[in-house]
Parts: sequence; C-alpha cells; structure tokens
Amino acid sequence: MHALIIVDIQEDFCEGGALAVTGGAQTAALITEYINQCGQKFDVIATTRDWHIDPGPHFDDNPDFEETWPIHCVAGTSGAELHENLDAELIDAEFLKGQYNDGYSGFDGVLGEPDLIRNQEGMAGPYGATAAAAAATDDGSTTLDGWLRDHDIENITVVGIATDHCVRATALDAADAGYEVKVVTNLTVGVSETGTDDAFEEMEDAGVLLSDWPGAKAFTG
Ligand code: VGL
Repeated sequence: MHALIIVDIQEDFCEGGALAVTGGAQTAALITEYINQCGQKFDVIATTRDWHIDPGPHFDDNPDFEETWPIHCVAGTSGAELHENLDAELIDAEFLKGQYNDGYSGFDGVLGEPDLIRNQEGMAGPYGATAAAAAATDDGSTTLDGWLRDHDIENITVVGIATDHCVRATALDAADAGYEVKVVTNLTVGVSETGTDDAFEEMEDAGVLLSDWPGAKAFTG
C-alpha cells in the first residue's frame, strides 16, 4: 500500500503568510493537479500541519530562519489553515505537530481534526492558539507511524513545504522507520537554496528516491 504525505501546505508558509516560502502557493496548486492526475496510485492521502501552541525557542523575535522562526501556524488561526490552492476534499487524514516543540517531522504528528469546531471556550498558550484547536488531537494516541501501519503502508511519497526543513525531516524519519520513500522534488519548495541542495543530498544518502513529476511542466511552462 502506498501513502501520499503532503507536508505543511499551510497559509503561513505561502505568499502573504507569516513565514512565506516563495513558490508555496504554486506548489499547493501543483499538488492538487498531481493528485487529480496521479492520485489513483495512492491508497491513502494524509497531510501534516504545523500546529503550534507554545513551541518554546522555535519562535523568536529575531529569528535566524534556520533554527528560530517568526511566529507562524498557531493552532486554530487562519495561518495554520491548509492553503486554499490545495483541495482539502482529496485528503483522508490530518496529522498535527509542533504543539510544544519544533515539530519538523510529520512523524511527530498525531491524528487530529483541525477544522472541527469544538465546544471549548478560551485560549491555550501565549500566542493565541484557541482551546478548541488545542483539543483537536483528542488524546493524541494515533501517531502518523501507527496510522500508516494500520493501513499496511510500505511506500510513502512525500511532497510539500519546506524541502530543507519539514519535508526533509519527514522523509528521513520515514526512511529510518523502514518505509520505501520517494520525494517528488518539483512538488516541494525550500526556504534556502543551499539548504535545499543539502537536504536533497542527505535524503538521497538515506535511501530516499528523488524524482520529478513531468506533468508539472504543463502548468508552470
Ligand atoms: C517549517 C520552518 C519552520 C516547515 C516549519 O514546515 O518546513 N519550516 N517551521
């Protein structure tokens, strides 16, 4: 069985967001096209989302954009929503990560229902996460790895944002956990060029297959 994991295609990581990665919005649109054209090869499609409540030094007033970052993807805020160019109807499950830490890897994520409005009053944490959003992962007992194993997944294809951070960490953890992993490189976009090149090299060294989706050219020229 084969899973597509779509990493962090969220408003804050796309143009106009708090931690915008150039090309994010286009990547979101391309992933929707890719699923429409090639989605039949996947048995399940999951997303990850950064879902920060109080992630400690991950947030910084003077971020270095390598290990510290401006405030982004606060749980329950509009910046944490999936980007509008990604068709949410195509997604089977969402995994929320980074509530109280960096949460770079999707394998830190737990199954949640981020768009469910719960009857929870008030706020959680110092950055404006809503209590409803903090409750979106229930008891946090279903991890991404557990869910993939429940679905008999052996192959994982990874796409999303950012190549040099969350895509990298997710693909490396997937390879480490024993899955056959592929990253579709032109359906990812990175924060820095050198970081992205290094990440591709590191992923390849870890046995991750890198490939391009040729169909993207029809949309980007
Ligand atoms: C990410 C930087 C900070 C990512 C998350 O999704 O790759 N990058 N937080």
